[in-house]
Formats: sequence, C-alpha cells, structure tokens
Amino acid sequence: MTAHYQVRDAVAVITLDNPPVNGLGHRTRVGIVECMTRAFDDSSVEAIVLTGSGRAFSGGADIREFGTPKALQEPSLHTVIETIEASGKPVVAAMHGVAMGGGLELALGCHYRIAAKDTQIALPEVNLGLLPGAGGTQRLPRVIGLEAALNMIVSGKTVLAGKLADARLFDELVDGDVLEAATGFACRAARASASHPKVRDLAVRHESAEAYLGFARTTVAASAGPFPAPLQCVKAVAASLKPFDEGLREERRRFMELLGTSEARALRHAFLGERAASRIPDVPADIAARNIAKVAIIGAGTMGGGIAMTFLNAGIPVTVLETKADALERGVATIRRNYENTAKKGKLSQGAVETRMGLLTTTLSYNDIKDADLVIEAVFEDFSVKETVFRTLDEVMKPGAILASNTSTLDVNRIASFTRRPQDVVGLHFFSPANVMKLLEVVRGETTSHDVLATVMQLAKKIGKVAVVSGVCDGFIGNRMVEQYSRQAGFLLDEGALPEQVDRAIEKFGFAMGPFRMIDMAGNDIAWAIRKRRAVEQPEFNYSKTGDLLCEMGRLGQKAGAGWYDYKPGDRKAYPSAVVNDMIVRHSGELGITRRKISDAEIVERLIDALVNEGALILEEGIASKASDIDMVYLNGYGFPKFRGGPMLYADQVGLFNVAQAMRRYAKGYQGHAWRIARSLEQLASDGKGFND
Ligand code: T1G
Repeated sequence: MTAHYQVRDAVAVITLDNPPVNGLGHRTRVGIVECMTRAFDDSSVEAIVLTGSGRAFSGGADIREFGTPKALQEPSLHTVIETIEASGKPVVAAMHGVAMGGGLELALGCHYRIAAKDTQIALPEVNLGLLPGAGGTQRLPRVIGLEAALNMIVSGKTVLAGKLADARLFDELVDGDVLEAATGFACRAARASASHPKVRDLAVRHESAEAYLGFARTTVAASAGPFPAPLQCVKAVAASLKPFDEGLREERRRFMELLGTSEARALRHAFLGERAASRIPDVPADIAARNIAKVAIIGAGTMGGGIAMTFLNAGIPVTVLETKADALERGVATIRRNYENTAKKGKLSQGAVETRMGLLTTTLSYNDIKDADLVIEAVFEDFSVKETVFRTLDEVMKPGAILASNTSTLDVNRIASFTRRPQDVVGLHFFSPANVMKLLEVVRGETTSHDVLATVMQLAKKIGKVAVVSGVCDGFIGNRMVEQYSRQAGFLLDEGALPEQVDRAIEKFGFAMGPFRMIDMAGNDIAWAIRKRRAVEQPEFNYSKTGDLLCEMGRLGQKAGAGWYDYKPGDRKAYPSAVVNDMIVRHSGELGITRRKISDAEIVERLIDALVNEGALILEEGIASKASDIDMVYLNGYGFPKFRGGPMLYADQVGLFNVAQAMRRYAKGYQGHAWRIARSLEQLASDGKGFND
C-alpha cells in the first residue's frame, strides 16, 4: 500500500509512501481514500493529519501515469480532494520538502495546512504543457490572491513556504518537527469547533480583475510561443472569479484539452527523458561514486574556460593548467569578464563573482594538479597532443583520479590506451559555450569502469548538465547525426534550394537556427576539415561540393565576414549573398542538374528524417541505449524545438510508417545512396510501433 494509517492520541496520521516523491499515482489515491474512510469510521479518531514519507509531502500527480488510463482512473485526484474536504473531522496537511502540483492541490483540499518554512511550494504543471488540474487554479487564488496565484501558475516557479507567511495558505509555519506541530494543531482544531474552513468557500478579491486579467492574457499570449498551456492557465485562473463549482468545471475542461496535446507529450518526454538518461542499463543504480572535491582542467581556451566556470558555479574548486603564462592570464581574464557581465545584468551578485573566482587557481605545472579527483583536458583536437597530455596525466595524477577528455569526435578508446589506467578514462564532451549549454555527452570507452560512469553522471546533475552516455564512434551521438542533417542540406542546394530558404524552413519548424546560419557561426572550415578527413577515410561518403567551393572562396563564415551569407561589420545579421547563390546555381549546371522548386515541407522532412535515420542506426549499434537519450541530446545541445520533444519522438508522432515511406522515396532521388535506411526503423514501421513505445 502506498498510504499508511496510524492513530496517535485520537489523531489518525495518514502517511503517503510512494518513493521517490510520493507521486499521486492510482494506488496512492486509492490508499488515501481507504485511510480517510477508516478514519471517518473510527470513533476514537477526532482529527486527521496527512503527511508524506521521505523527502517530500508530494511531488504531485505521477507523471509516469500520463498517457495511460491510470492517470484519470477513479479515485481521481478530484475525488480524493472532495473526500478530504467533505470530512466532518478536521484534516490537517503536514507539509515538508516538496509540495508541488497535485501535492499542493491535495493540501489545499485540507482544512488546515502546517508547513516547514523551507518546503518547496509550486504548481509547475505549465512546465509539462498542462495546468493545475485538481482545483489549484481555483483554490490558490483564494488563499494567496489572484495576482500571486496567476504568477505562480503561469511561471511554474517554486516558492519557499516561509515566503508565503502573510498569505492565508498556511495556518502555521514551523522550523521544527512539522508532524508534531500538525498533530497538536489537529487536536486543538477538533476540540475548538465542529466545523472547519474550506478554501473553496473563500472569495477571490481584486479591485480591477478584468483589467488585470486582460493585461495578463495579452502579455502571456505574446510570450508563450508554440505552447498553449500558459494562456490556458491564465483563463483557468480567471475562472476563479466565478462560483467555485463553475470555475472548477472550466479548469477541468481546459486541463483535459491540454492533456492530449503534442506539446504536453513533448514536455513530459523531456522531463522523464532527462532523468532516464542518468540511468545506465548495465550500471547498478547503487554503485558507489567517487568523491569529486577538486577538479583540474588542462587548457584555458574557450572550452577550458567555459568548463571551469561550470564547476566554479557549482562551488567546486578548479585548477586550470596551461603551458604558457599569457594563455593562463587570458583565460582567467575571460572567466572574470564573463562573471562581471552577468553581474552587470543583475543575475549574479558581486560577492558571488568573488566567491567563484576565489575557487579558481592556475598553474603551469602538472605537479600542482596531481591531487585533483577529476582532470579534464580541453586541448587541441589532435591525437598527438592528446597523447602527450594523457601520458603525462598517467604519470602525475593520484590513483583513482578520473581522467577525462573533452574531445568532440576522437576515439576515447585510443586516448585511454595512452595510459596504464584505461578504466579511469572517460569522454566528457561539453558544448560551447560550456558554461551555458546544458548537454554533456559522457563517452564511455570499452574499459571505462562502472563507478567512473556513475560518478560523472552524478556530477553532471550537480553542475546542472543533462548528461547522456554515448559509445565510441565518429561524432558520438549529436555530431554524428548533425553530419547527415548537414549533408542533406547540401544536396538540397544542388537540387534547387538556396541557403536562406533551407534555414527559413527549418527555423519555421522550430529550430533556433538553420544549418547554414549555424555553420557560418561555427566556422565553415570546421566542416571542411571533417569532409577532407572523410574523403580519405570513407571516399563513398559524398557531399555537395558547394561547401568546399565556399571555403575555397575564403568564405569561412561570420569570423571571416562572409560565409553562406554576407555580413556587415558589427552586425551579426545574415544577409543572403548573390555571390554564393550564383555559385550554387552555377554548380547545379556543372552537375547537369535542372534546378527545381523545392517545398519547405520537403526541406523539413529530409533534414529531420536524416536525423531520425542516423538516430536509429546509433540505437542499432548500441552507441545510445534508448531513443529518449537521443532526443535529450538534440533538445539540449542542438536547438531542436522543445515543443516537439526531439527527433525520435517527433518521428513517432509523424508515424514511422510515413517516415520510412518518405525515406524510400528520397532513396530513389538525387544522391539516394545517402539513405541507408535503418533496419530497426523499417521493422518498427512494419510493426506499427515507435521508438519511444
Ligand atoms: N511523478 C513521477 N515521478 C516524479 C515526479 C512526479 N510528479 N516528480 C519527480 N519524479 C521522479 C523523477 O522522475 C526522478 O525519478 C525522481 O523523482 C527524482 O526527481 C493534477 C496534473 C519534485 C522538485 O511537475 O520538479 O500534479 O529518475 O531528479 O532534483 O494538477 O522532481 O529517480 O527514477 O527531479 O530532487 C506536477 C516534477 C505533476 C513536479 C524533485 N509536479 N518534479 O527534484 O529530483 S502534474 C511536478 C520536480 C500534476 C495535477 C497535475 C522534481 C522535484 P528517477 P528529480 P530533484
């Protein structure tokens, strides 16, 4: 059972017990109703206290049930709350840890609420593409006011209970034992009165509600982008001005409308996928992690500096090692400048800047980093340089130190072979700017030990990264997929499209930036070098030649003032380039291709299907262990639109039968041999399944 019942001094204590956060899944809801009924029937019970075991009162509805019949199976959360509210005996919520979503709604259905001051309070449903669907939009305005409730619900932000002391939400806020305080309060309430307050009976007051709500609707509609939930939240909260039952019905209707949206499914997928990524199938969840108290970073360049900031932000001391003093000075100056700029924007106090800088030390000597628990090299992407670094680290670092490479494509197994401790070697592929981008690809070598993997996955959460484990292959997960995406973008130019059309089409689909604007920003010479390497290693792996022609024209991108687009000094805007477009059209002629008008739909389909197909191959080869890992990579490192959930979830929603059909069509077209359709994708399509089933 996931709700326990115990009577102490005429008080029935009902304890939610559904680890890890007392999610209000169906079994828990049944348990609460059964315990409540038992308390009603027990004449020795004068009052009831509802509390949560472990670290939370309740984290809300059980997100894992959404999309299954259990989510709405009776007793629904509404039924549970009505049962509590209708109780003749006073029901007191004893709240600690987390009271979020349905967990807070459950407490709002109680007659009284006693909370520890540091309890995290939130109605974060909007982050899941939903709205509070068990009375939260109707009850919260009645206890903290219309505006405060609307702000909390539309933002989904967490507030500490102690900050809400002036509101009618809590009857007592305690520092000590909240269960003891609640039990005493319950006894007194039972003896003080035969009737007990219901939040639903309170009125919502606001001197100019319509004007305020009109402003809120306009503001939220303008900023919600592709997500329907924020505006629905405003409308549901507005209904709290109506009679309670009428407002509750409206909330329910709007909640059910959102529950079935693709945006809600995408956001749920992102929430659960981020957390599932930290679970590595063959690594036991309870394996002991190594302690990481000190970190060393080799290289104070853009990546090394960004990585250093990531650890400093988490309060972890960092020593940065360089070969030359001026490189160190430049690196430290850049770190300080970044923090100062953040402080100027009011996002960081000057004190915090100094605290973080105080955790940073520098050195020119390997001897100064030998006691670090983790060392990350962020040096030039070249095997000979990596070999020198890792052979030195192998000599210098204490036993048990984790030796990590920030390589973005090189073979981590080969890097590990430069040491006598390959089990301690792992890839930690950060994305630039490393102190901003959430994605961290953890590249496991054949010999990387389980406890090293467990350690870096835990550390990733501490430094605010979404970590995804990748096996060793060229480009790991993200860069390997983006290569196929870029390849299709080039073929589209050969066939009739121009860079600005391709970028515009995929940006309309939701990407932050199309492939040509993106490579102009990253530098066209990077892709050029990869193509040259590929031409030697895999001559059959062909590309559109337009990328090479562009580089031969010296158009290396924004840094050269010209790339696929023209740029003006001091202006980052990308202007379509007549010179480049002429080159593209001329090149099609040289290929003997009659250029054709290509629809935006075809552009999007070919770019996305190229990602999906490579993702399927990555799964087949075991480079990624689950489709949601691939989605987490693309959502957190490559600007895939969050409201679509990632390439693999999007393909599921298109239907793999349709995806496979399109790929077969493209496989017959120009450069069709680029479409080596993944066997697993064909199989899933014919079985009528999806990657995320
Ligand atoms: N349901 C199921 N599992 C949950 C969960 C939930 N609500 N919340 C957390 N978990 C799991 C999570 O997947 C992970 O599992 C573990 O708990 C630790 O989470 C009707 C419809 C509570 C602040 O949106 O914000 O109520 O990977 O790593 O950093 O109106 O989890 O270990 O197996 O995040 O300490 C509304 C979402 C639901 C709260 C804890 N509630 N959760 O943070 O740990 S919809 C939420 C969080 C709803 C009603 C509506 C956080 C946390 P695993 P974690 P954490």
